[in-house]
Amino acid sequence: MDDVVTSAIRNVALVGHAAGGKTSLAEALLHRARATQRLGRVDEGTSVLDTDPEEVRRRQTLTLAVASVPWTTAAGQTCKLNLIDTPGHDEFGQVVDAALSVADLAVVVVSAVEGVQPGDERVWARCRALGIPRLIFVTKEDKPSADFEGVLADLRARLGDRLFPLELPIVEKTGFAGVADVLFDVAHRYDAEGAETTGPVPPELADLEHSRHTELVEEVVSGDDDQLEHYLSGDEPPPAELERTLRRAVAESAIFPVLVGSGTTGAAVDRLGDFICEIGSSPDLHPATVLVGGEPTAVVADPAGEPLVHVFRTLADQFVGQVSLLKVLSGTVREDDRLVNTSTGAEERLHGLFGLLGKTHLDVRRVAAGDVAAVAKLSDSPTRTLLARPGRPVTLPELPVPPGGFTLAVRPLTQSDDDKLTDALRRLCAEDPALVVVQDEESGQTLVTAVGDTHLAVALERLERKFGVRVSTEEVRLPYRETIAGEVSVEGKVKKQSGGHGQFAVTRLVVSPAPRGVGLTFVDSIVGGAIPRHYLPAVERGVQDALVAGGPNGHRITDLRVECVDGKYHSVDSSDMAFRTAAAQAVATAMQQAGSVVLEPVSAVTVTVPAEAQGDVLSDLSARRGRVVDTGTADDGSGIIEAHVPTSELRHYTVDLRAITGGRGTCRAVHDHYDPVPEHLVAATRPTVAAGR
Ligand SMILES: Nc1nc2c(ncn2[C@@H]2O[C@H](COP(=O)(O)OP(=O)(O)O)[C@@H](O)[C@H]2O)c(=O)[nH]1
Ligand SMILES: [Mg+2]
Repeated sequence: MDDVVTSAIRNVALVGHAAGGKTSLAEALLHRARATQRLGRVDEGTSVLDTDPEEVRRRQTLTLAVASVPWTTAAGQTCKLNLIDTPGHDEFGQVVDAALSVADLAVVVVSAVEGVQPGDERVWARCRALGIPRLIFVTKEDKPSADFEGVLADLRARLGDRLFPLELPIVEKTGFAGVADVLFDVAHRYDAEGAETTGPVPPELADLEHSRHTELVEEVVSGDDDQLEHYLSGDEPPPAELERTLRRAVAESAIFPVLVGSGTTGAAVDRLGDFICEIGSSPDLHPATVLVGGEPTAVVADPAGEPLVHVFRTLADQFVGQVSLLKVLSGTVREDDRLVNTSTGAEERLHGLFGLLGKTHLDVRRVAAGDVAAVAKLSDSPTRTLLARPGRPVTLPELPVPPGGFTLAVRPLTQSDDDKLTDALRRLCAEDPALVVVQDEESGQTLVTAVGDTHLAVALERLERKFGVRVSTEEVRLPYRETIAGEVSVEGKVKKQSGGHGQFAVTRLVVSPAPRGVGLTFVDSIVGGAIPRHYLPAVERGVQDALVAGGPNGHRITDLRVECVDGKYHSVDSSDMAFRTAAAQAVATAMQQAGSVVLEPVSAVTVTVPAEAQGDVLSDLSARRGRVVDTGTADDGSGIIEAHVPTSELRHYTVDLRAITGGRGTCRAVHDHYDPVPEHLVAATRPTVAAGR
């Protein structure tokens, strides 16, 4: 497949709700194209796309897989299919975005049994936002409970009315027998071995097929003045001509064709491959957008143009090291070419270009504009890097960060795990930009934030499998604070005057609560030189020491007004150190005497939910001690709730919100302020308890 014409390339992302049938469908296409000898089955762990142990164990796609195969249609047209299989689980949206960033066509895979699911609507919205042409494949039609007409009505209701079926399923007593082609008015039947025969449309389907045919043809010809004129004069253009117009309409996202079949029996999958070639958008019809000097600029997929390469995902391979998946946006690249990272200027050599069929490497020596391939061992080109000749100031548009977040602290199990942890986490993040690792200075914890609990669990499994680092997890220790309950006047005294040079300092401090968020207000009210001026900075330092050392509940102290009103000194034995110590003691005494109030961090939370789930979300927020600040409605009709919620109550919120809203809710939380902790919850905030959890 070395000499591929750009217009014959089909970069196809398979997207849709989890378990809709994407991977099975991709396996069926590969098998049909004879790229695999046996049909890979997800349920048996024999898929060539779901190969990571984390995927096989869960029977679920968790990462992006590329499979390139030549495809020849029934009419003899040959294309190169670059199939990109994606996860459906909503925590892996960034992986879907990576696939869509190089796709010229998305096949939205919807189950004929489960119907339109939240994940289908989510990918539809992403495709629309990114301007990706789409086909819909309704799969699992072999199941007795399949309901193509019901799903089609639902698809049109939820995804828009520009959806037109190109096929109708033929369902007989024995089950799903094949499809009627709406454009060509013929039936294709499949036997148990998947062999196809062509014949007339069965009479019971004829009326429906006929009305769908008229509907489709009218829609297609309305996109072409010439064809429309012929049609209006009673003369329907031949199907092959209609197909050409349809291809343009698909590329312009004016029409979204709907196909039907089964990934596990393979029925009508041959036609999906043919349609992808015949009416699917290709790189020459779907220019990439990059930023030149901040301005969005289209890149034409010209094999003779200046080389521009988009690294759209990196994978850590245990054996090869880092593998970078790339799409050539323009020009033609060859093995050993040298290009530079357009953001950092670092030079990269493209040693060993190869194609992919899942984990299998395919030989390629050059990759032309529009095509997708892989390269090993780039040194400095993380996901979403552009490579070009030196001196081209091009970048990629920023993608939105995934909303929400799920954080746990990780603790290495052994010393050897500890030694490798930092480097392994860095490499894991390079592979998966949706992971964020921070070292929390206050608690000393290593915090890993993922999109949700599954994403985090999978990340930690990969950490062990790929980098040999084992960790245990614990809850994040929150930065509780405490402040003084009332005003008190206290004395701090250091007196050590036996033998040698002594230590002497006395400070009298009036300590009282300061307004929330102030931290420390230190007031010097010394008159008449009771403490010489140059010791006052030491007094203030001592107060700060006491704040960091913490109050009776073990948390840092904040929001204090400390007024230094009086004191004593000794001309020989006083020192900065003595005053610092005396002041710190005074604050500790004040906290004991006046009592301490524990403060908890409170987050400002913005939750976006479908209108019908709003009531459930509100009552859940109030059970979390949340206080609603505002509610509103988004452009698409979903509800927006703004609330203040104690951060401790939000630990697993993204996961719970998903459950409450069937995956349709999203939330963002940022630290907002501190509030007193209710008395009965104070004990639970103390560090010994928190650390032991
Ligand atoms: N009967 C039937 N089952 C299917 C079909 N496609 C997928 N499945 C089953 O649906 C489940 C999820 O399939 P999978 O391909 O992993 O879905 P994905 O998450 O979208 O990749 C598996 O148990 C498959 O065997 C189909 O066309 N017919
Ligand atoms: Mg899958």
